[in-house]
Amino acid sequence: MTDLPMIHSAEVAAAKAAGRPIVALESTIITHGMPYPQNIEVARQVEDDLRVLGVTPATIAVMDGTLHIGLEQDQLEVLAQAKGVAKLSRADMAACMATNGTGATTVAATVIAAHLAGISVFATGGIGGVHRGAENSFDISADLMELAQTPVTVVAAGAKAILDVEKTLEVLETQGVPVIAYGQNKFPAFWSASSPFNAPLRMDTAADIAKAHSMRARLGLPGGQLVANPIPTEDQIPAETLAPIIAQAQADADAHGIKGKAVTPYLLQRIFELTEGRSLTANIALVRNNARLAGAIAKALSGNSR
Ligand code: PSU
Ligand code: MN
Repeated sequence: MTDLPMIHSAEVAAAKAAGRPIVALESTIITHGMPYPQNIEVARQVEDDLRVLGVTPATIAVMDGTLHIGLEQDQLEVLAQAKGVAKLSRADMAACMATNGTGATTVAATVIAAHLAGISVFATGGIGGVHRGAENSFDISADLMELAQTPVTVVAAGAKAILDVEKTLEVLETQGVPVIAYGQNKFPAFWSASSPFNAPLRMDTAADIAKAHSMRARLGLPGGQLVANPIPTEDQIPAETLAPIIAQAQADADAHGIKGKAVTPYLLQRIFELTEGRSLTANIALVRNNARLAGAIAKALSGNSR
């Protein structure tokens, strides 16, 4: 059997060799979550937010059949401008690589890649979850099952309000995924700092989150953790403002028969239009906020292991 086609960026390779903290970043947010050119600006900004903390960013994607752990600047630019890039989850990652394809990694695929590369912490915007109407559509993101089986701590701003947040929390509980709200009791709702639902767990320091990550491994538990980091309140869009917009976006998705993988990108784009770009401004603020917390957790974890 030949070796896995996996390449580390120069920066990530150097950080690994020196034992410096690394945070994984996904690429679906670049190709399917934000429009060009904001997507490339945000991707660079988030990487820099980590570097400022002394943490190395590893943006993950499949390019021409190779799994990249960390992208060079020109590769990031290619991905940000590419049209028709596949959106890869657990189910289609191997097929994409086997056929020399190019694909952006969702939370699920990024968790798989990060674990393969020995990276324990990953920052994103929002995770996939249980969609509204899932009792009919059965649309439940593979992100949830991935968190249950692969030991990576994922920092997200909760679940997008386009999802059924209550059902998402129920599935995470069933799957045995620790859901830790950072610094508050309520589970955050992506563009809004709060939701009507309490998070099952709360922690107030990156050090505690890092310790809990290590403790799971010592217990022999296979999965990761979801850290739900609220958007800074000055950047949030109040839930009341968003509710009718989300309902409209969902109605449009239903009317157009949008299904499967296309649902999340469609809703994000529609909400961007309906909020005249305000959803994107909030999205950028929360991703950066998540990167900073992930960086602090990665630093605490690398301190723990010494
Ligand atoms: N959150 C965002 N933008 C995104 C996504 C999440 O702010 O683009 C992506 C993530 O990659 C997540 C995916 O893993 O949407 C979930 O897709 P699905 O619901 O099809 O599993
Ligand atoms: Mn889905």
